[in-house]
Amino acid sequence: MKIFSSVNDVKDIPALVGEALKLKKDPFAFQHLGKNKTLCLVFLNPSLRTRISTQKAALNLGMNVIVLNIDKEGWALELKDGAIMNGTTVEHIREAAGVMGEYSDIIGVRSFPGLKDREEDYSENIFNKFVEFCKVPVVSLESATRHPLQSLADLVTIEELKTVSRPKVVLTWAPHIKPLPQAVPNSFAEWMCKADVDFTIAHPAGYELCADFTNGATIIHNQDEAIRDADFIYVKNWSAYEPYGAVTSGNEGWMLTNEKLTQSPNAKVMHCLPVRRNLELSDEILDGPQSVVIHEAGNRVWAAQAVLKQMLEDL
Ligand code: SN0
Repeated sequence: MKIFSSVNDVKDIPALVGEALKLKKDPFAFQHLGKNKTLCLVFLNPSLRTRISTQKAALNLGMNVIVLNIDKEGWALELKDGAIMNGTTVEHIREAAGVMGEYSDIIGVRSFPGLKDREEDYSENIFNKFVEFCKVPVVSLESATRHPLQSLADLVTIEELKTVSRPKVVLTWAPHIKPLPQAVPNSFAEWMCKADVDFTIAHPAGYELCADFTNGATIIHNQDEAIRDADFIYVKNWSAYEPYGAVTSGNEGWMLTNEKLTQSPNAKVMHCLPVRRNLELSDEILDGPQSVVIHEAGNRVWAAQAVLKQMLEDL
């Protein structure tokens, strides 16, 4: 594997999930693969789980890891080709990515969308420029439109905790106070549509995701109906795709509560984190027996390790 930016980069999804679960049982079996190999993790935005779990995954494989918070510690990056750099930007992404490629065997990149210009965000300009100029394999640590390491960990979690062969999985929109990317729900939908699950998306009218990611999903606007008898309920806020980045008020009632969960007593509640308590999800759910959010975050290590292992094998 040379690029990991979406589910489409994976040849055999069940095999990758199986690999992650095998690595969970025996984390240090492939230390030789990463010996003298360097992973550079580049962050243009904040991170907790992605940073630490990917770093841990690389260490488990015997790699060296360098982390650069380029937004805070690097030179201000210019992204536009042909720019006359007489303003605040100091270094062009062409040189920055090219130089990092000289120091690394694999690069990981996190860059959120601006949520202003849909065409620009959905072109994945920043991620693609890293790929083009660094000339080494690149793994997405969440790009403008997708978060594939999160989605792989989510599928690993579902595979591990399911009690029926084809579980009912529901992605439900949750309230928030600011516009958030569509990357996590896009990516989760894209993976679920290819997995052996019965997949439903519930959101208020106006929060339709880009149809490219939801092909095969049942999409409804009634949350109660959607979550009935669910095996997994994945809670996530996102801003509108059309008009792009918009947030409308009046949907506070979409916060999942224990009362709503009485319709799905066997459901495990998932969230990629960070979660805003009592806005997106109630304390009672997060601290209750149906939440699997910490377990899910733990699985980020095995997802990242399965991907890095394949990349190391293909170097
Ligand atoms: C990011 C998102 O894509 O939704 C990262 C999730 C892994 N989440 C946020 O930016 C949350 C910010 C906030 O203020 O709650």
